[in-house]
Amino acid sequence: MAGASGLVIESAEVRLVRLPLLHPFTISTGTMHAKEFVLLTLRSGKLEGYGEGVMDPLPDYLEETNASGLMLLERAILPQILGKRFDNPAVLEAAMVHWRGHRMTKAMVEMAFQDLWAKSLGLPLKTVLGGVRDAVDVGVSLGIGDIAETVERAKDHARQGYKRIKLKIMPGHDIELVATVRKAMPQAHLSVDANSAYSLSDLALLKKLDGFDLDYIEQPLAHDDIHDHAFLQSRMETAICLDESIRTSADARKALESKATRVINIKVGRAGGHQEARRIHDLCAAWGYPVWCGGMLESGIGRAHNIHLSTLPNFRKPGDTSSASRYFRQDIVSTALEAIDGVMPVPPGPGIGVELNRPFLESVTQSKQDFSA
Ligand code: OSB
Ligand code: MG
Repeated sequence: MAGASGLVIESAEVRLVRLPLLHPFTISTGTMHAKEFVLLTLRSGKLEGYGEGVMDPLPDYLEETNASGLMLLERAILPQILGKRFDNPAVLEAAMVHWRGHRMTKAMVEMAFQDLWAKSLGLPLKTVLGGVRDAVDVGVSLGIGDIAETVERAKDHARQGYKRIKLKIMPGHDIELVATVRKAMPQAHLSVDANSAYSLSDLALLKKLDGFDLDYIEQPLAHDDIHDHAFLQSRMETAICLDESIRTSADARKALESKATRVINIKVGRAGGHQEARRIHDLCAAWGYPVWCGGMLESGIGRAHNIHLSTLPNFRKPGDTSSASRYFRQDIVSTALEAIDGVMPVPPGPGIGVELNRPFLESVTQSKQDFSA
């Protein structure tokens, strides 16, 4: 059902999956022990496309949740798209514009369609998106924990070749941590991420971070703020990198025009899909600022999408898509996505280039629903 006249989305499978994490992951908003996510399969003829939701069980990173995503899929998006022909990903994106917010849910649908679309063309997703690389540089994001242990983990990952070490910070777990890691690793490419844990009343503390030659400070202030970040950037030497605050290319334009950011973390889910991610990427390129691809502890499906997206030319800083074996004992895809010397190869073949390990996926599926036109 593919070809020049587009693709008919014939059926869909929606799973809620729970993958235990090898190590708990703590950020300023809380601790994760497992990765619980919605996995969407869209089918057309013999082809399947896969998308992964980056919503969490509870709204602690952004507002969406797995429950709100499932609700929108079942009540609105699937009834609207099943049995319909879509000429290209832009038409699918336009069909979902009507629904406010829920970008992670829309992204999951768009990702699955992009995979299907690329497979129908016999091309890797990266080619369809306009990527220019066969492998991408990656770093790691280290959760909050004991300082001495974090130093050891940081050194270990640098030895493995990871190109940047990002330290999660929060009030009470910031200056001493960064000073200790910097002292132990004078040459390392370091950054910090606060996940919105500070406010402008912490200006004096935040200014101390200028002393550690950080590549950037990620999302120090409120998750929905641009204005205060602009004030903070005007008082700081170190570049501010926005994550949570940049949901659309319009947000990116406002942040760039107000000088609130000099680098943007792009996540496909947060932006509502590859097409909006690409618009943010292009806007930053026009401003001369780099972007990098963030992560949400994704399974191999989201991870593969991130890698393909990261091949676009303005992804000029290492992303967060590190080896899956850092997170999970086993992944739901059959080909392990592993970095070598801090470089993640793009999975080869049409679409996202990874296949599901079905028996294992069954064993970690909490619930499953099938939909057809
Ligand atoms: O802010 O980038 C973030 C994980 C969960 C929620 C938010 C963030 C993160 C990470 C992890 O930093 C990145 C990864 O290893 O996938
Ligand atoms: Mg972040």
